[in-house]
Amino acid sequence: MADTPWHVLGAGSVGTLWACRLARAGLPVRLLLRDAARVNRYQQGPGLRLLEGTHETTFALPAQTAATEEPIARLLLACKAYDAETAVASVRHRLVERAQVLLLQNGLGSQQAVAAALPRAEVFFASTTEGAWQRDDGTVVFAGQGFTWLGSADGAPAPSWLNDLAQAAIPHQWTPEIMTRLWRKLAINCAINPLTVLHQCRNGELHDHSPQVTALCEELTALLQAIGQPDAAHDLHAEVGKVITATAANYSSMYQDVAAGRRTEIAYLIGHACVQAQRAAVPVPTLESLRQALLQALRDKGLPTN
Ligand code: NAD
Ligand code: KPL
Repeated sequence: MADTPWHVLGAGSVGTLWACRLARAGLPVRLLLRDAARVNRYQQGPGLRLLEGTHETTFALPAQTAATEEPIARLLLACKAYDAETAVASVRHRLVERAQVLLLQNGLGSQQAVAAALPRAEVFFASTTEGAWQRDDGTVVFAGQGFTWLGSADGAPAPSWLNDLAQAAIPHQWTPEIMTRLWRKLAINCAINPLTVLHQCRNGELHDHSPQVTALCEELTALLQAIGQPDAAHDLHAEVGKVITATAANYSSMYQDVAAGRRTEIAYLIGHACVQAQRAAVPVPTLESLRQALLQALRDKGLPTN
């Protein structure tokens, strides 16, 4: 139904970007914040601010905590992968029968865990290349135009709420192959992001480490083929090379997390790939030693390794 509110859990970069665009299109949006103190602080300010180029817009969206009693029929989960299960558990009692739950996490592993925890919900997965970052508490910069692929966790057909996304001008497409999209992005991230942390470099400088990139792509290709994701494996090495060139001046998201002293999503990226490789008995020695080196680098910096 067009007037079904979007409850947005996780008012960080991506959650704010989605919440503001949905609200701008006249759709009802509620923010779910961690606790009453955050709701109070938010309510004392003007609302969420979205900065697009030089254009700043403020959206005074209603905010609540998980303890609010309003039922939730449509939930957008926009937290980090490592917070997803806990965040969903906090509002599970409010979900109506067949509630629609859209998961925006990067990597893989958290989506399956959330879907398993919500057997009575309709769960959808997304893979996005949009970019946003928080300038300060409440202000989000829409930094990179991108595209969002959406699909169902269990092969369900395209839902009617896609109309809301079109109305909100969120570039997107429905795909029955969302797992392929998620695996493809995960594989690209695995071939690029950990190396940028270990070599302390921008993406483009990985052209100087091409034997390592090649070895990673070969192992990731073998893994994807073994687990029934041949389309995600197709021409992976060539695509990784293209991404390195196209994003040469950028620091990867994992590099940025580590540089800012933030927890990474390692367990849902290279960690997930290594776990799946072990399950499928696919040898991935380069990937595994990269994971170990990354874990050590995180420990050295006092950052979480999970
Ligand atoms: P973020 O850290 O900016 O935002 C997450 C928000 O969730 C935070 O405000 C946090 O306080 C909130 N949160 C966590 N647990 C909560 C709970 N229990 N209750 C209420 N709020 C809770 O993260 P982000 O950058 O928006 O990333 C979200 C996901 O999107 C990640 O998986 C990320 O990899 C992916 N992603 C991000 C970008 C980007 O440009 N930021 C691009 C592509 C994919
Ligand atoms: O998605 C990315 C990231 O930095 O997380 C790219 C740019 C594709 C590098 O893996």
